[in-house]
Amino acid sequence: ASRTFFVGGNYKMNGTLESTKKLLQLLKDAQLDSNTEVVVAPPAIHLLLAQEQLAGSPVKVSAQNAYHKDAGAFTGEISVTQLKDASIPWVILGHSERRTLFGESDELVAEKTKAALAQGISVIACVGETLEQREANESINVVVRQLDAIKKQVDDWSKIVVAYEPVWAIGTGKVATTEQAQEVHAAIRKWAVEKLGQSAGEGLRVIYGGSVAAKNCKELAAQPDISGFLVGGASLKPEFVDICNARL
Ligand code: G2H
Repeated sequence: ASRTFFVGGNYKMNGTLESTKKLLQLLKDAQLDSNTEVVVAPPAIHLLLAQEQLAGSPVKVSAQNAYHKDAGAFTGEISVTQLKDASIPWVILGHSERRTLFGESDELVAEKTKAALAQGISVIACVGETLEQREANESINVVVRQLDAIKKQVDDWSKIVVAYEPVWAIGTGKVATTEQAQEVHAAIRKWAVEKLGQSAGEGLRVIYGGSVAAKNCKELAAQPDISGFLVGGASLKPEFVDICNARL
């Protein structure tokens, strides 16, 4: 199946108005592979600035999180409806930092995914195992459990990109070996073909996240079931452009 390569930049809780502007300008001015879809997720307070600055650019904007209720007494949250109102086309959901630091359950992530899709917002749905789970040989079971929870609430996966991010590889400089990554990506592909059907399953993009950098992206990109990356630390540096161009 031909899957458009996808690279997301997850800025996490980093940057100032000034530094985000600079980063975005760098992207706007860069020669990016026109066959790769590029999406950047700045912190919520920089979303509108990013949207404005990237107007006319093929690079799209994503939120890092959103709440599934439309509106109400949910102090500190931003709703999927508000993202839609601001024409933000993407949202990252279920990032491991949301799951571990902010207690998001598989069910909540699924609920949010359903709500975002209902507003026409595309979702980067994150899954991945902890070191403890990997050492207990549970990686694939954990990822399947996380995906099953979403599948329970969502039938149409055409606007979902799955990001496999082994928690032990996030921000640690410990990138999964290409074999470790490809193995889980292949398991996700198998799950997708079984649960979503042949064509949707083959078409689903599964991207890798966890210490992706210019120096390791080409080898990862060459794996048959790795359709792109979710990049944290390196998305804050000029090398993000090289990662977007991993396929060139
Ligand atoms: C994983 C990744 C981006 P980093 O969280 O989501 O971050 O590339 O810094 O490991």
